[in-house]
Amino acid sequence: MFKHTIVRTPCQKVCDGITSAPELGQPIYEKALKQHETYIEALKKTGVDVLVLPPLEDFPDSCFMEDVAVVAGECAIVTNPGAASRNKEADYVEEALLKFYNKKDIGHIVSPGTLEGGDVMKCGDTFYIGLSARTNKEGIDQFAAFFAQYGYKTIAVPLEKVLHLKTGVNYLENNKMLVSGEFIDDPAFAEYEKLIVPEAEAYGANCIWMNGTVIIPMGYPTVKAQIEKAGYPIIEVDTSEFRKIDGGLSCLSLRF
Ligand code: CIR
Repeated sequence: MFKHTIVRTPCQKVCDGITSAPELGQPIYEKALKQHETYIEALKKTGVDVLVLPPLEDFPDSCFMEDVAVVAGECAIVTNPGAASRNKEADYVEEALLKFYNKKDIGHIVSPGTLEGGDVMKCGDTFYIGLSARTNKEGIDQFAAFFAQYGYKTIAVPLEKVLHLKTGVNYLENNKMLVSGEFIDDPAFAEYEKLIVPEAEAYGANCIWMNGTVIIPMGYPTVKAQIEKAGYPIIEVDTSEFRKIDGGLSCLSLRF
């Protein structure tokens, strides 16, 4: 069960976040702030506390907290984001982590290793990590060595078409996994019961399991129906402004 979450308020420059879909237009700052507040309320409804960090005006993508650290119950790691404009965001997360972890239990990914938390999916004591444009083999090796000390196993999953691993696949606990696109037939996930996300709703693959409830993005009816059918209570949150810069529900928080 999760007890804590950490989020970072979007900065005014959120409209300049990196995007692969400029045709969606730029996020509207005020709307992004409102959606972020609704997201925080949704997290709270699942029984967790929410530590809200202040905006980082020099980093348009800094509300995507998930990418700068990976957190587990007893330890955490500060990442080394592969996106140049985001790399220094990681310098601002450790202070918050120290409220929850001993310094000795906080690791660091260092160059030439790169890793972004959006590539990391935790399934029990196994971490699946996307080998992506943002996360390299050296980063994954450093991650695996750190988490092995705490009994975790790491499995690399090469990906080609999406930004991060969790852009396309997310674990809903109870052996159930929401999968889309290139991950549907990936042998790495053969042992899981899959809820298949149709291509037209691919963005909807990024849902988060929170203490039995699944928080889902608004506007993806097939995804919603499948998760309901699987027996989970649902909270829907509008993430339209974050979608414009390739961000989803998981990207907006650290959960532990
Ligand atoms: C980026 O390209 O880094 C941001 N615009 C989106 C980050 C999304 N984060 C995530 O999937 N964990």
